[in-house]
Amino acid sequence: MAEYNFREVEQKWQQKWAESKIYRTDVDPSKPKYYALDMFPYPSGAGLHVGHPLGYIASDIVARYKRLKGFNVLHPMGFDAFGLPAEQYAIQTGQHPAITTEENIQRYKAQLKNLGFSFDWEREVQTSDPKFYKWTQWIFMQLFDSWYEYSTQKAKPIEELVAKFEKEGNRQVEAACNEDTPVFTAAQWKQYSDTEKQKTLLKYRLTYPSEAMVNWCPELGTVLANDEVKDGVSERGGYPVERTMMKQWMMRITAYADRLLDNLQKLDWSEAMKEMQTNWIGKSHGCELDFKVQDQELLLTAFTTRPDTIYGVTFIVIAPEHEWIETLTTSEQKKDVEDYVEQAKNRSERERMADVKTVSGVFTGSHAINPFNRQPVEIWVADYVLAGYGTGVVMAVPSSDERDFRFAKHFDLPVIRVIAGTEKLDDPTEVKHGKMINSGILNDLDSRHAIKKAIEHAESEGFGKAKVNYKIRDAVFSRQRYWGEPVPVYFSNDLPHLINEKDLPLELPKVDEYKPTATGEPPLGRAGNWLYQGKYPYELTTMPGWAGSSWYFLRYMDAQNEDEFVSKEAARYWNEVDLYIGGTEHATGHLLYSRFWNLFLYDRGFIFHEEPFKKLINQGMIQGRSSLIYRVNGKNTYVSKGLIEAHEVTPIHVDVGFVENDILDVENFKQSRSDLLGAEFLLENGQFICDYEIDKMSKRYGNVVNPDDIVEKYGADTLRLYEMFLGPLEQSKPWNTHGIDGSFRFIRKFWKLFHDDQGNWIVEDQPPSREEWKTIHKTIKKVSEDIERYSFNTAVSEFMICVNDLTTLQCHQQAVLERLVVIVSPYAPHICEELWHRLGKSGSITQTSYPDYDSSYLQENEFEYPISINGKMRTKMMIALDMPHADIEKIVLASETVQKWTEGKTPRKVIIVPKRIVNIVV
Ligand code: ANZ
Repeated sequence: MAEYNFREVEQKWQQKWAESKIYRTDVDPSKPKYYALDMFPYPSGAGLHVGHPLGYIASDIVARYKRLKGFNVLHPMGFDAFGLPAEQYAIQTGQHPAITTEENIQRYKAQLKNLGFSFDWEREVQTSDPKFYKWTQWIFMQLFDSWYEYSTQKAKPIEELVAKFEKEGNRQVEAACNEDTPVFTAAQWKQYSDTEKQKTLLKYRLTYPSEAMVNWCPELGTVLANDEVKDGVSERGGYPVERTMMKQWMMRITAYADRLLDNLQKLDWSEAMKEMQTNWIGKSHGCELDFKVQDQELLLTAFTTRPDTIYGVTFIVIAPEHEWIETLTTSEQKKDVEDYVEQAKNRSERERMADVKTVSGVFTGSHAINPFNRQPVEIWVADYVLAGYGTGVVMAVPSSDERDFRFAKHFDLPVIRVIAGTEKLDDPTEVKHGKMINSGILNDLDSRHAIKKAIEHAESEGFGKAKVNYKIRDAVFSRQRYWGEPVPVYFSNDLPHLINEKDLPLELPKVDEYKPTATGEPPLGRAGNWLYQGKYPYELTTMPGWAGSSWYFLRYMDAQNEDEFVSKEAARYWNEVDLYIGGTEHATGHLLYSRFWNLFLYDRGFIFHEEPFKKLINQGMIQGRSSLIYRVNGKNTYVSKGLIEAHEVTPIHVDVGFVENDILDVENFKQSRSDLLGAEFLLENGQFICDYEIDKMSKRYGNVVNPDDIVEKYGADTLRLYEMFLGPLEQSKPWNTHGIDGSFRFIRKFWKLFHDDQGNWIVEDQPPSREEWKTIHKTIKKVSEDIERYSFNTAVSEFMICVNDLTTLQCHQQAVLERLVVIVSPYAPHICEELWHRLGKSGSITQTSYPDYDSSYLQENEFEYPISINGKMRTKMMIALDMPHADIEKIVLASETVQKWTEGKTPRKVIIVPKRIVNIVV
């Protein structure tokens, strides 16, 4: 075998690794653990493209490296298998989504196995498998059976709450609960009927049914989460989304707002990610102020973060959904207000927040009194005020707030200049219509002080109180879909009850079709006679996509356990995920929900770490390099890139499968479509050259590259090296098949350090030279540092430098090469395993240990001194470190540049600072 035969070698080792279960992992208290995790994929019908494995390669490299470093490494893979596409397909074709899902999973697995990942497949999870979702349902049940106590910042069993109610009622209980929870005494509680008690407890449970405003997408037939709606349409498919009230299961994530926020400090995540979560939680300190409505017995309460701007309030704005709209609207304004409210109804909160351009609103006809200066101001309705935030009422201060200013300008409302907070109540105010006057600069400290003062004043006068608000809302947990986990709940007396734990899993029933029923019930409503214990109707919605993904990382720790979702032993040992790699798109969805569930399970003593993901890396996207050809307008003629000047042309995407090194395979391309058979192709120098552009990798642009094809042509090791070599992991970068040759050449050159051109083994066991030692130790040091800071691209280029240097040195020494194979093995495991065995080693290379570097080889014996003359750096010179000072002085002064600058004069002083600088004073 003259050339390296990657096909044979890669297949051989993949098979051997699988047979010997080399990646099987067990709890082993004698070793430190390391948990390296990828965000598990949704197995779509399209299969993997080369962008998907980017993160998996990086985590696999770390997993392999950590094993070599003596860690017991958990590195699993599984599938996020419930989801819309399989269900849409089922609706169209009648095929059960489980079948489509299974096919897609098999395809994904085959593709993943092709790449030589060190996954322990015995720990595979699939969220749609009843053995898995049994535990998703079980966790739901624990949430239903829990409440959150603010005073101890902890979730607790609901029985403890009942015991408290029996003893002292709820006045002293500091718990997360619905806003409309009434206050009751122990005596009252005891008199409640069973139904009343249950209804009251629902206001405290961590998952509860509620009438909630939801994003309803009629086309998809389901409710969508806020992060699944973009610009008023569904992220998937781009269908219109309406706001409606619907009965939903909710998750009381708001109970955890503070901990979700505070714990961010402990996490090794990018600042951008932390900021996204911080903003999503949106904690703000301020106060509520009461504004009396003129001539009515009503108090409008506004939430403000800037009570110090109170003298600048020139109008009040309420949300279109505000419950007092009718009471506040005068008969003259009735029609206008009603029309406005109707029109505002269909814009989602997101849209309303994002839209800073359109100004719309209407006067109610009523006035409110500013409690600080007793001035009446108009009450308006506008949709920039959100019903669900604060109190749904804003005190508008156009001189300090941009939005209020735009509103005032548009409707010609007064603007009062205020020096926020420092101005006295009776100071003269200046009224200007539609003009913003700079209200003076206050530094942060002043304004914080002023805010505090204003709150104190409002509290002492009795028209306000300090208040902390959050943007985060309880999460909707229901989907009107088939392909999701059934909710383990049945109804009797109109109240929800948990099914018996022994009846888990509650499996998806058979249905005749996968769409909603004619009466608008979710698809599970089609299951005839689907009743608990033969008589009670089940909950018909299913869980959202994020249910299974909120805890799957725990199941990997103990995937086969039939008695518990994870044993205490496994949970204690594996603890948090040490490295989590996945995309940024999950910032406010998956990454927030899983932190919430993890905190909950921790509170209830099922697991032992508060936060699930210690270190998070968001890999960039691999974009596609699309090929373009130019078509002459109005003709069935295509022109090569260099010839377009002479024609009026339109660029057209052509599938990259027809293109190699930007040259179009004209014949094959013609055969692919009947309309092309008669087309004319104008060549340059006998070739048809394509143009290119960088797009998202997608079928639509014909730029999808399948990793299977790359593996077939170049091998998995080359693909792994190349994906890492493309650039820093976090950055987005275009795929370019040309570049892969470089990695392929590296692999062959690496092989040649061990073999001659005829394929004969040429490794010798002689003591390496100092230069050879230096090369390998320098590489060990550099690549270990690189991997510790997740800089994979620089490590790969260091390997390339090392192999080049060893080739130049004609180094074939066993001691050097056996170190080299170990450090390259996390990146290119197949070729390294093969070489390891050829080096006469027994056992797998994955089970050896990582070499240390010897720093004595790394000491430099030369230094490049800056030479400064009268304080100015004029040149640099390489000088041996052990050279006596007298000799240094001689050679420096003799240099031409120095001669020039000293003009031949004898210097007054020459100062040599070893390993720093040479200073010459003339
Ligand atoms: C007067 C004021 C003056 C305000 C000023 C801001 C600046 P954050 O920080 O996001 O919590 N607000 C209150 N409730 C609102 C609602 N339901 N919809 C839209 N806006 C609302 O923002 C709090 C500020 O947003 C509040 O403070 C209020 O405007 C507005 F120079 O009151 B402010």
